Amino acid sequence: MLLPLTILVLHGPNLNLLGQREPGIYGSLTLAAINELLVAEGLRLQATVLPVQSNHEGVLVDAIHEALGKYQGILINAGAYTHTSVALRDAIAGVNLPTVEVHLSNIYRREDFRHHSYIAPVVIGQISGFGVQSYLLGFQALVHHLRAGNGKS
Ligand code: CA2
Repeated sequence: MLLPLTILVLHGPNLNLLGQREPGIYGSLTLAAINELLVAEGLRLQATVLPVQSNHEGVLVDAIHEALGKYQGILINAGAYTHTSVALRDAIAGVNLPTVEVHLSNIYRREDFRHHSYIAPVVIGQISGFGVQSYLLGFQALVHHLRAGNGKS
């Protein structure tokens, strides 16, 4: 029998606008459609997916804290907070849950200020530049990591 897993999927600021603006950079799928794909992939992999989106840094920090004891891992697209938030980095390091960072766009091909991620040093790994596939690949990698016996990051 497979280890039952529950994964918190965190979407940061402005990602609620997906599918409505800037399809050239972020694709034409809505956030709801991305969540549906993740839930479907979760069914395939026997892992429950709980998606949360917030435009507020503190709400994201609280969600990370509340993940302890409820979720085995976190998949996060921190949006612009990737490049600014020591608070998110400290929260991820603080709960010590295996976390994978994803980005729709390739942040290293964009403006210089997007090249640095505050959270990259405290996550298992990062997938950037594959659109919605970044989420799916990141999710698969996280499930694989957890099933391989890596309960801590
Ligand atoms: O590529 C990504 O996934 C990002 O995390 C997206 C963030 C950006 O600040 C990061 O550098 C890279 C921005 C998300 C904003 O999403 C929008 C979607 C539609 C319209 C406007 C913004």
